[in-house]
Amino acid sequence: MELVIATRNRKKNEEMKRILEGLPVSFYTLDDFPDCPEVIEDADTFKGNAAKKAFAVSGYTKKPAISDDSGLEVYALNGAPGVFSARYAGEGADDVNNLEKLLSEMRDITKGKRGARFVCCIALAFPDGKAAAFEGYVEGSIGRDPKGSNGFGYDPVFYPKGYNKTFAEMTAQEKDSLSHRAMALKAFREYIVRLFRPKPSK
Ligand code: ITT
Repeated sequence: MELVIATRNRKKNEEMKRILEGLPVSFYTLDDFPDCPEVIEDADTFKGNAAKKAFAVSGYTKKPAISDDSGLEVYALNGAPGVFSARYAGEGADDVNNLEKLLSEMRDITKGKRGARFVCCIALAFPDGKAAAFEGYVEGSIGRDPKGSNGFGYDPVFYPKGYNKTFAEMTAQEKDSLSHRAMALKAFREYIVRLFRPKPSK
């Protein structure tokens, strides 16, 4: 099976390929389709945005496409940054700008009230219009200062529940054993394996 990974986020793309290793799939990225149009992410749910990206890329490339829409939900901020995670500090903001904005918004929030979760929705779309979606979550809390240099995005401030180090202080393998993306991709992997399993003959 051929599959286009429909993301322009290099770090996400690396994680997705790493977690999906071993599947009977040949991967393409958007670098293989440089003229593929940009998708406006204007849905108000992760699932809505993920589906929009997967359908747009599958429609353009005429191949099955997998997309990831993900983000951080902070309970004390009523779920923000949520679907706006990538542009929390404004259009064109980078990871550092977004992290600084988050820490500044959370300045007065005390230790026990800094709970948050990462959410990931993986959408799969086929050129014939068939589709599926898979979700993953990881609970944790937000620190006061960035720690660690691995990963991307909000990783330097996210402490997964039960750990006293951030995602950015973990190895790729440790993050992959816990992350929202790994959980959603595990469900995706099971779906693909079922799809390829030989049907029992009657
Ligand atoms: P594509 O839409 O091209 O896939 P994007 O970076 O714009 O790339 P999203 O709209 O899904 O992706 O935004 C996801 C943002 O959520 C991402 O930029 C990070 O800020 C944050 N995020 C998601 N997963 C994360 C993770 O595993 N670690 C840290 N931050 C994460």
